[in-house]
Amino acid sequence: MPPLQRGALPPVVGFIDMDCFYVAVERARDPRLLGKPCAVVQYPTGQRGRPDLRPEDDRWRTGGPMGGIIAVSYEARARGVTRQMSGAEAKKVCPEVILVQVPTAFGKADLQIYKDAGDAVVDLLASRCDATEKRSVDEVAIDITGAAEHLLASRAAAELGAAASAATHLADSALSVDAAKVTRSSARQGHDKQQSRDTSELADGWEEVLRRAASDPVAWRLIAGAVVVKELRQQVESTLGFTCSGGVATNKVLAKLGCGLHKPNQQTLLLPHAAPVLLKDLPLDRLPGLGGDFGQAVKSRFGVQSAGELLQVPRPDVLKQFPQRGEWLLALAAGDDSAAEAVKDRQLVKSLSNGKTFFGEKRLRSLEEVDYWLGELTGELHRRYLQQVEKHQRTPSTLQVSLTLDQKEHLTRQQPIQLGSQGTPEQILQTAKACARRAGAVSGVISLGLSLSNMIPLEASSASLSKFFGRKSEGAASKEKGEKPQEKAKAKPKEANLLGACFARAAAAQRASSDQQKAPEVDEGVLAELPLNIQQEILRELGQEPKLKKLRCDVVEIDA
Ligand code: TTP
Repeated sequence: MPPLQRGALPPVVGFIDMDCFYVAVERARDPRLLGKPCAVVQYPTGQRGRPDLRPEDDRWRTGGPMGGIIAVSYEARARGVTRQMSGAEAKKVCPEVILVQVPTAFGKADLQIYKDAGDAVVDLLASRCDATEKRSVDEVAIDITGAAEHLLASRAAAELGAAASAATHLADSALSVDAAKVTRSSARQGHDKQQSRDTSELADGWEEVLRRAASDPVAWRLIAGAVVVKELRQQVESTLGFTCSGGVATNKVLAKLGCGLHKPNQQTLLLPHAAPVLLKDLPLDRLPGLGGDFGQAVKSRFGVQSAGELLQVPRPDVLKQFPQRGEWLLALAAGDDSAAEAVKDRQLVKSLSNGKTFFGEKRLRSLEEVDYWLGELTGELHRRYLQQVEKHQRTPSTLQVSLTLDQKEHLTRQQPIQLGSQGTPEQILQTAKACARRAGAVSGVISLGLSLSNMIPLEASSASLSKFFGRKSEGAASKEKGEKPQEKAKAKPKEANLLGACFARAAAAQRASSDQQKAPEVDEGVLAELPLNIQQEILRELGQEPKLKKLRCDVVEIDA
């Protein structure tokens, strides 16, 4: 095995894509679905007023109104069922298919069970990865450089080579190259070459790869990465019951591409020398960022279809036609690491939002209707807010309502909200209604959104506020009354009406200060850490002009 020189080498990047994910989640809940052709269907629209279908209810559908199919088991795919068919069409091509409807809550599809399952996968992967980046509900890019290096240091090369080759397709095998030739939409629907498990052609390929890797540290690290991905996939299956497909490469674009070549429950290694072979006939729309209008523009401008063809276009022509993105485009088509960003470690969500559209006859015509739907949106948002409190000890401090009217006018109204750790749906709804009223007379609403943002840590928010209002003077006041400061803190209900308490103390401080002709103590450092809306309210309450220039520039509209 060649010596390792960490830092000079590219990272080892994996990509995990769960197999027929919503079906897998339903199967984990109901083993009767295992091994059977089945599919998950959307809920039928126009269900207002109907009772919700909770995850634990019987959600199998045999007839009646049904939404389109959104996830298909591989057994049903083999019998001709595809995504986007209606439930009735699926029954026609495969009468034995079992159709499971997504749960509903508050009058709309409730995807929580799938989101929770996706989060559980990320949590599990995170335990062994340097970084885990959630790319969608069921896709995760992972930086596994550390885990791969650990394996290289702790296991014999022969053992690693055997483990990797037994479980991994090579991206330049004939089967892989064929699987790469299909378009984006065929790749998404699944096709024979993608699903084939024929690894007979791999023996020769692997022998050559292992021989060459003896003098190639990049390849060795990736081979070790393939073993890490294999073990992670096994762990996901044994712990959570879901199978997944995997890819390994030096960047997340190539790792994802590799991952999509062989599914379900398979994995593919894309070594640097394989990239040009694989990309040569790869339809351009399979590359990230080229599936839409920009990709179309590139194809028609140069009359090319594949990444290989694009690389034949003289470089100056590409740069002239696309001065901004030309370099990136060429790097992407060549599979160069510079075209992909590093795997970003998971970030906490910046906001929680929930929305609904009302097209045609369904558009909302009165404030009462808007209020009704705000109520419906509130329930789910409240549940997700409580999750943030429980999982991440964070609470939102701004609520926003957004409305699109049928003249395409878009209105947003924001307002501070203090939910602390025990906010109620009623608090959210009342604040949302107040925002909607500030939007003026609303009719012809075609989309309604509700979001909670400006997340602040629960601990930090209360700590910052108490620091802001002067811990010293509070401690001194307690001492005068003979109380220990800790006892006083214990007696306080946690986070009860944070801002209200804050204002009461501010007012007291202000009264005291006017008695003594002295301004209350303001810790500007602490103030600056608070969300802008809270900073402004605090300063107003203290009778000081908000010092907007000094503050962070979150855009928050303060209710007058
Ligand atoms: P995908 O990863 O696109 O597909 P999949 O996991 O069902 O199947 P595969 O094994 O081929 O990867 O989507 C993940 C989930 O997202 C899918 O199970 C259902 C949901 N989904 C929708 O709700 N609507 C859609 O249009 C798509 C594409 C997916």
